[in-house]
Amino acid sequence: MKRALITGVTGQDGSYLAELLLSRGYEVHGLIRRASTFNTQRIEHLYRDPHESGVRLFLHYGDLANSEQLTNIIYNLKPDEIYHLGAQSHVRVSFEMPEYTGDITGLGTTRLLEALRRSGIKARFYQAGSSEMYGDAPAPQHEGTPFRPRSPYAATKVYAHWMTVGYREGYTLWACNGILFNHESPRRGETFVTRKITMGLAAIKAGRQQKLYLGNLDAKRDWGYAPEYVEGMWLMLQQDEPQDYVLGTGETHSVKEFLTEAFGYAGLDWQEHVEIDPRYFRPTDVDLLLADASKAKQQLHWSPRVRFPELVRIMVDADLEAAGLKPIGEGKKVLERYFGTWHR
Ligand code: NAP
Ligand code: F7E
Repeated sequence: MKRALITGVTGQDGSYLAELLLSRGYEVHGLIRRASTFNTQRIEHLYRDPHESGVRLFLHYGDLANSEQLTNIIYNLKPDEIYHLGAQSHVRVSFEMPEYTGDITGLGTTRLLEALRRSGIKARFYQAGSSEMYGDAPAPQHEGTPFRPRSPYAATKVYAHWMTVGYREGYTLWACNGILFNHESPRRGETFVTRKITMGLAAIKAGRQQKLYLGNLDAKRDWGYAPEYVEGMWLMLQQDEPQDYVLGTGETHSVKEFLTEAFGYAGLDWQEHVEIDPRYFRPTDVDLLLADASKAKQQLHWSPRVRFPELVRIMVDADLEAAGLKPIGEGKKVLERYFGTWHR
């Protein structure tokens, strides 16, 4: 049985990845932060009492700020694969907390790489890189496009990217970078724009909210469906050689288009509900991200099936249901068609 360690297991991607690895027979270990309230909602459906027999998901307290615990966990578990997804992942927040973001998202990666190197364990390592690293580099962006980061978060991810390359080349660690374009789902954090929109419109539909306050509506992103991206992470670690790969849909849409699609699907006019609040603007934003994922298509045979309008429908339906309303139903059909289930 293969053993995997996931940092960030309580996050959007970590929860889908844990699901995928458990379904493939792995023993999965997740790093979680101690909090005064539960932060494990996204993995509750996977968790079983460790006293039961046949349990394959185990959680360990730790923090990316603390190398002692990372070293302990790696040394004692001896994982076959490490998926490093833990991060302060919010771009807007990184402008307010640049030093903290550098510590957790940047140095956290170095702490983990160094713990792995010192342990002498031959685990395969995945670094969660981001399309934000491209910043204002010309689109479409691919593995050879130079990084031009436009936020503390992005600069920190560039640092983590090159540290991963450095450990691969300098110490022959089996380490690779995924450069993932935005991927969303009903489990997306509530303060990222897609989820903020789908939750906001569900609250408006339910009569609990009148207005939705947003920032820059002109930014364009390449938005895909998160469960397909964690499959791509797994594929990267199954290759003969460690390499870096871009994952994205090859389609780009503005925040305004997301609003039109989401509100239109729910039978609402976004212009009647959305107001601009400059507090959500960033000192520097990224205008246009568009993936050229042809390397992943050729070498990993990875291509996402869920397209933009389908992603919007999945998210709107899930948030309508969560708000106690009847889903419109197209999102459910998409999931059943592609995955045989209405899983969220
Ligand atoms: P997310 O939902 O924000 O999850 C982040 C995870 O990191 C959570 O489990 C969080 O724990 C954990 N974490 C935060 N600070 C930590 C610390 N100090 N020590 C240990 N764990 C900590 O992010 P995501 O969307 O799943 O993204 C996963 C990774 O991919 C991140 O590295 C992100 O930067 C990167 N990425 C995301 C996208 C995207 O579109 N989603 C695209 C490219 C790259 P809590 O639950 O306790 O907060
Ligand atoms: O913003 C604009 C905002 O915060 C998208 C993270 O997962 O993907 C994510 O980063 C766009 C930006 O995602 C609001 O200015 C307008 O142009 O949803 P977001 P992001 O910044 O692209 C990358 C790939 C990551 O790696 C990150 O970890 O939407 N926008 N109005 C807004 N954004 C937010 N959050 N809130 C607004 O009200």
